Amino acid sequence: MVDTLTPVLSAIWDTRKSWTLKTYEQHDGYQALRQALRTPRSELVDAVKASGLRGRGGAGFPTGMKWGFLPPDDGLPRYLVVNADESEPGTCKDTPLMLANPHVLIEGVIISAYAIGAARAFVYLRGEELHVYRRLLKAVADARAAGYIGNDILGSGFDLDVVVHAGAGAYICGEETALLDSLEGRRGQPRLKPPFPAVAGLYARPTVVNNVESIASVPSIVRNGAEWFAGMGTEKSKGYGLFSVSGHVKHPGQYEAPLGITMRQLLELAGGMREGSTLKFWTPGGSSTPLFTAEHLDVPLDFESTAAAGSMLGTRALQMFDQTTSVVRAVLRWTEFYAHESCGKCTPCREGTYWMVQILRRLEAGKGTEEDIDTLLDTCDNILGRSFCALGDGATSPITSAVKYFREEFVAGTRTPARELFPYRASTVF
Ligand code: L3W
Ligand code: SF4
Repeated sequence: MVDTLTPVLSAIWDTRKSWTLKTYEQHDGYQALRQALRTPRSELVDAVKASGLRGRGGAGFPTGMKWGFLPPDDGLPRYLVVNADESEPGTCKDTPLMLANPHVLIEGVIISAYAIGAARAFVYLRGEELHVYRRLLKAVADARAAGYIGNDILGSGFDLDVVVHAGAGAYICGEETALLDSLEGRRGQPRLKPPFPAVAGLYARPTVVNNVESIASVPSIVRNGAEWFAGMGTEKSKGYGLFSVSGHVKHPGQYEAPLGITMRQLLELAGGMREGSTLKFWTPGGSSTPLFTAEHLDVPLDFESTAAAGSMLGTRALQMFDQTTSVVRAVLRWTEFYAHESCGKCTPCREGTYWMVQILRRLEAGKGTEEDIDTLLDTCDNILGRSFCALGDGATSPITSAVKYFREEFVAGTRTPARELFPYRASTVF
């Protein structure tokens, strides 16, 4: 058994009533905040920079550098926005984190807002997650009653209000500028960048937008030091992260480990594939990242190694599929998702995802043609790099990688329905 787990964010998840303020405080909760409020703001930004923390929402942009992009304080409002709109297929780390320990996020929000000089912070939550919404509202109310949120926090002179906002359940609102539009009360559609939110974000004011896990990692950096964080992981992908293992494995779940752990190690921790299952393909970071196969089990799961192997670390949503899965059917399901969630702003994605669904449906039904496979790849080619935001690019990743590794299954889709080649069974994921 590999011994590589580093429970930090998940340290108290198995404790009774782990989500309460009392439990969090019993486990040194809000001690990092006390420490941070005695520290000059610039030192906190420097510590996050020195830790090497990179955005945990998928893109891996250095968090401290993003904070450093904010223009000098002009006395006017600036904001912290937490992107809690987790909707990427397979991605399921922020939701359990917020359910099991909302206070580690709230402590991170308060410290981060203090560090960047924001007097108002927003947590933008995926609309369908009423249970998470209620938990966050209660946690914010408890933190406010305890004096961690409000005016003159712990006698420091720092004032902060935290607003939890539930969106309307659109995947595109996970794109940071669409999220800001939605938060402002408009239909969520991506904005042209630059200007980046750090310069002109919410209400055109400087805004830092960070993922839940990124912000929740800040208290541990304050408490243990930047060197401690930077001591984990790899040279350029430092620290730890939540790896969400799902699919045809014995023990799906959240495995918190240093970046750079391999899928082979995680699979061992997850008890291996299920009885009778052989790994066919997997996603390293949700459905927007190109597929991997068994040959990639030893690729270190860090930003650089996954990119060098032809994919992305993304959100560390490790979906494992066995030999009973039709890759054509799996890719069709994901493409239907992207077509449904395309915001319609730009033509390549709006039209392209629609046509890709039509072609994939034919191939899944065994009624496709060889020409369909070429048209599918050509459509991907016309979306990739020509879309307004990452949703369009992401929609092409599962298709191009699936054709690369399993072209024969797409060719079979010109003759035989997927349901005959891969009959549904009780444990079929797709
Ligand atoms: C100031 C500059 N700021 C970049 C900031 C930028 C943003 C961050 C990353 O996509 C990925 C996507 C999904 N001055 C800056 C700057 N920034 N240059 O850095 O920006 P970017 O454009 O590289 O990425 P992004 O648009 O944030 C995120 C992938 O993650 N993904 C995750 C999807 C999950 C969801 C969800 O569940 N809601 O969306 C999975 O792999 O495909 O590639 O803050 O402002 N010069
Ligand atoms: Fe909207 Fe898709 Fe274009 Fe993004 S790529 S702006 S989601 S249509």
